[in-house]
Amino acid sequence: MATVTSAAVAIPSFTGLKAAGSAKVSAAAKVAAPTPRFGVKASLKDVGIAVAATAASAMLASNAMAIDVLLGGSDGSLVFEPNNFTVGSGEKIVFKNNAGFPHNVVFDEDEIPAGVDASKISMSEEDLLNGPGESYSVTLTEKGSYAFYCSPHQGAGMVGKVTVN
Ligand SMILES: [Cu+2]
Repeated sequence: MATVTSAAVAIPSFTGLKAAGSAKVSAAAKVAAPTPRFGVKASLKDVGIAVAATAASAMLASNAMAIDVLLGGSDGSLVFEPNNFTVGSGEKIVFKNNAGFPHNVVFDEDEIPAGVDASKISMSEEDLLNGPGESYSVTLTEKGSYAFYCSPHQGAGMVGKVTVN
């Protein structure tokens, strides 16, 4: 039952984005209809920009130059999935809430390449991803090995390692 509830909550949060997009389009269309031609053009232009922005973020999410890491195993285990992986320098890493949240992503200042500021690539220890599908993205450019953990679940073994090359 808990799993079903979680899935039911996850679906509206994804379609919510799309619904907001279409709502904008139809609202603009209604407003545009009675206005002069010049006004219609301006409104359509705005709508076009909004749609393009939505498409761009959708493309980013599924970009080949990005890796998704799940926060929490689907079986409820407190892990990063995967918990040991390699990315190219500049490749986007998207940590996505899956199960067993709240989670967060904190890089270990003692286990990252020299010169990298852990606070600039980490969430704050107090910041948490509370809802299904919430995500935290980071792009690492300095080559080397980075250790990270989820502060609420570090003691339970929710730790990971990424190699940037
Ligand atoms: Cu966690």
